[in-house]
Amino acid sequence: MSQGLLFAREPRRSFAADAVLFAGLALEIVPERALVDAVDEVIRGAPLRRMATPGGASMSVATTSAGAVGWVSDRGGYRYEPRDPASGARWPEIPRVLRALATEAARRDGYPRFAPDTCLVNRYEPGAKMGLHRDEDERDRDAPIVSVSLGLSATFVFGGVARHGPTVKVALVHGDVVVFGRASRLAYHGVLPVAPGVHPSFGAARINLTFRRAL
Ligand code: MD3
Ligand code: FE
Repeated sequence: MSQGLLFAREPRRSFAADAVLFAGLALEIVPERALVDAVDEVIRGAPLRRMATPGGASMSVATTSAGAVGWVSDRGGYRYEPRDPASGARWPEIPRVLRALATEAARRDGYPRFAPDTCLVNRYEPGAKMGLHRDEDERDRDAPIVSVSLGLSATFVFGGVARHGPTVKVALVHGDVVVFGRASRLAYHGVLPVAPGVHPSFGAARINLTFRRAL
């Protein structure tokens, strides 16, 4: 038997209620170079930056957005804004290949009408992390969140709706797509510090795209 078969991961795995990991789905649907080009297009239109938290610290993750609104953090709090505060311009459109990927992943998990109005781009250099938190800045809690992991691998930490409950750790690798909805939509989650490495297409970085219905 080949190593590929020995190490292949299940194509579809539910690691918590209403949280489904589609291993490698991004690369099945979109050619790798088109993923690289689409991320570059967004970053050209709205450069990545490390935002300030309401407490005044600087996030270790650099972020930007595409879509009708984009997620913003500053001393005033977290919110969605129609314009990039760094430039005053509208956020770039969500590239067509990325929108198609997000709607197809949601469809496979039973959301036939997912229409994201924003795509948050997170860029982790080695050492960057995201502490345990909930995503509650979106108005539409019936829509799922679709997460696409690219570049370096990371360990995703998924808890329950209680702040200090048990957690499960899930390895997320290049091409993985996760759909979170319903029971998991307001669950605590975070990302452990990204280990050093260089990815052939994305360099020394992990990119996470999350497609959301914010408005
Ligand atoms: C579960 N990003 O941007 S994606 C975030 O890998 C965020 O960059 C992480 O958490 C990352 O807010 C995790 C997976 C994810 C995103 C949103 C969720 C899981 C979620 C919202 C509710 C439940
Ligand atoms: Fe989150």
